[in-house]
Amino acid sequence: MKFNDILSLTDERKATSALILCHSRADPDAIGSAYALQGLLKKLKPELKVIIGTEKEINRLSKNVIEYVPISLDYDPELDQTDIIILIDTNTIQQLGNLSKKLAKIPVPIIVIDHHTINPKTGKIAIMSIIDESAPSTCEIVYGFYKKLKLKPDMNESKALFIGIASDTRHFLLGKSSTFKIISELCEIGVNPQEALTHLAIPMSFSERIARIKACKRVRIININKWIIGLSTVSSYQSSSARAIMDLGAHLAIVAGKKGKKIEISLRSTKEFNKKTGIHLGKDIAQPLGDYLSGIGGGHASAAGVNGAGKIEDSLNECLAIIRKILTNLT
Ligand SMILES: [Mn+2]
Repeated sequence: MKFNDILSLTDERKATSALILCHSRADPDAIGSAYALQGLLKKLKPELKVIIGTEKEINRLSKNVIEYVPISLDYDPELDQTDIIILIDTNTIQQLGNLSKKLAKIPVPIIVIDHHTINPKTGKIAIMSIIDESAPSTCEIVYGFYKKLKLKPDMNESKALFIGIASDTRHFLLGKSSTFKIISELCEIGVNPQEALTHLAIPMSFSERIARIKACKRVRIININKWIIGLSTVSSYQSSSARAIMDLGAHLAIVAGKKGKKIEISLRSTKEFNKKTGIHLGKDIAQPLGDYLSGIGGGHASAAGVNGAGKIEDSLNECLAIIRKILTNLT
């Protein structure tokens, strides 16, 4: 599928409005790519009303970003008042939070644009999808649409793309040669990299510090074939805590947290772990774990997440069993 197919679809459907939906707690890659896509659609189809929607809150980094780039978001989008819905940077419907239930009920055509592995359940409801798993960020996919059409993003769109790319590549650490080419072109348009990057640095909050320290204090270390696996629990900041456990030296960190009946699990691993074991956290661990918890899981090779319901200890044990099975089959 190509971007032109999206344009043809808007023509076929005689669409007058489109809604770009970001996952809940939208990150800079989600809002940045949504904003640049909104701009592109407006340039090509001035008569099309394009809104960016997300559930309630965006993440803390994104709050910084919207002070730098004037991205306007609808926090209570009306899903049935639009002709087309584009899910951006979102690979599972569950990531939309409360909007996911509403989305399942409405007949509006859904398009997915993403760089995560598409979840089969999401794949089924989308009538069209543009997925590039090799892209380090969704912003790079959207920049590719501009390039194909020989168009240049304006200053604000360029800033939004720059920030989204910087954020998803962990300040370019995960960038590819194509990433740096794009970044150089965005700087030529006028983005000041130093200025832009200041908007991606936020001091860690007190509660996040406490959560990370608690998670590290509670960590259970398992050694399978010399792979150090750290399992822990904390009620919030699971992904940040998983990163903290990795910083301590684990090859793989799994942090689970419970809110009410819901369980959230974050998984992180080193690239070395992915490479040598062939394990893709999103596909090989998060997806089956999501099924086990009657929820959903997915993500990247070295960063994934699961949402479901059940007991924390059971879910961590099941997660460990899945990993153990794969690792022992390898030897
Ligand atoms: Mn992303």
